[in-house]
Amino acid sequence: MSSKDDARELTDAVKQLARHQGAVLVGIAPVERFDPMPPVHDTAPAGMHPKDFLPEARSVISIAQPILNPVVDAPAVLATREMRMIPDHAKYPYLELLYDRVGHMVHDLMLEFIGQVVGQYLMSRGWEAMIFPTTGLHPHIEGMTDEQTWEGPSPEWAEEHSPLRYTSGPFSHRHAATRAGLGEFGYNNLVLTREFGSRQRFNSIVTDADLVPDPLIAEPICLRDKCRLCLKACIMQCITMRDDPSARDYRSLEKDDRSRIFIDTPAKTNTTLCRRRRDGRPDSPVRGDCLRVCPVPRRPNHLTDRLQGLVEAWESERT
Ligand code: B12
Ligand code: SF4
Ligand code: SF4
Repeated sequence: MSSKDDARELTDAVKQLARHQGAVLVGIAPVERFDPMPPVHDTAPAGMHPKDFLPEARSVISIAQPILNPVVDAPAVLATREMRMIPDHAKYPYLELLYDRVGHMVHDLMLEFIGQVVGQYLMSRGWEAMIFPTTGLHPHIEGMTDEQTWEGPSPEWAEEHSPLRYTSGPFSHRHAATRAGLGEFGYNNLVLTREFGSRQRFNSIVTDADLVPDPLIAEPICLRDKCRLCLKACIMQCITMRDDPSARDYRSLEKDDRSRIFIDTPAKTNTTLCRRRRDGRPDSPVRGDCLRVCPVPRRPNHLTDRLQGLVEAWESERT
């Protein structure tokens, strides 16, 4: 068998195993796609390139599981309704926890398990693999409060050192997903796939095996300026486009080319505002309205009155 056939056979076996373990989307990115790419040439921060974890890295496997639609939609709607068994003052933390548990933790654990199983398999075939947590890391740093690790000692410090403070994920699963051909970034700064829109979580496996790459997305998925519902849905206004000069940060760009496929993000999120949404508005919705309102791949039909109003206004503008 030629090495091309070997690569095909190994790729098929890895994909089949990942799917069998519960991954629904699986894509392969060759490591070269982590070099800066036109038109915006974003670079992986030092310490976050696949080769920082495995110097001989050749491929990155991106895996995803959908968040089930009622898990995304129902907690937000219930927060605005009477719940006979849950006292009003407990409703928000209760429903955030419901979403967190079945829209976050289940995926986080399962995707990490799938990473370990695929990693073991690659190892048994003579290859190395690095796996990652699905979510961020929250280290306990001596002399710092939990709040300080989330937000940094001050906004000036955050600007100079790390916009993600001390809680950044070790590796960006969104960048891996676009490079593995699973989707593109949307205006909501999340990765949209054709299958589930923004409604999925990702993880990644870095390996030194040469796997057969999947093609990049060729047609836009995000509806772009024809939509902008995610930007309107965020009560904290924490998402801005990168060419918006009123919100400069490490992802700013002077000119944002919105005709391209978004392999790199067109948007930026003010992470402090996102985290503080409950402080800013005691009636703030269960997190994720930027994901919940998105009409890709289909119009959401179980929304809070506020989001429903935004979607209906958008639909009437289009007709
Ligand atoms: C921390 C975090 C947050 C925090 C940030 C807190 C803080 N202190 O800053 C907050 C609370 C804001 C947050 C909110 C949300 N999050 Co979040 N979050 C993460 C997490 C765990 C880490 C992000 C991170 O630190 N990445 C590392 C940094 C460095 O990467 P980055 O910000 O993407 O990268 C920027 C640069 O550093 C650089 N870069 C970094 N790596 C690379 C690599 C290459 C090749 C290039 C070119 C550039 C580059 O470019 C980026 C900007 O262009 C990721 C999981 C992960 N590990 O990817 C999930 C993740 C991004 N979140 C996710 C989700 C779903 C959400 C929410 C919807 C809430 C929810 N769970 O329902 C909201 C959405 C907010 C929004 N619209 O932006 C999903 C997104 C899934 C999707 N469909 O895209 C992720 C990917 C989790 C997952 N495993 O699926 N999140
Ligand atoms: S999770 Fe909520 S507060 Fe954060 S960016 Fe999305 S809509 Fe805004
Ligand atoms: S809500 Fe609209 S603009 Fe925002 S990500 Fe979805 S399709 Fe794109």
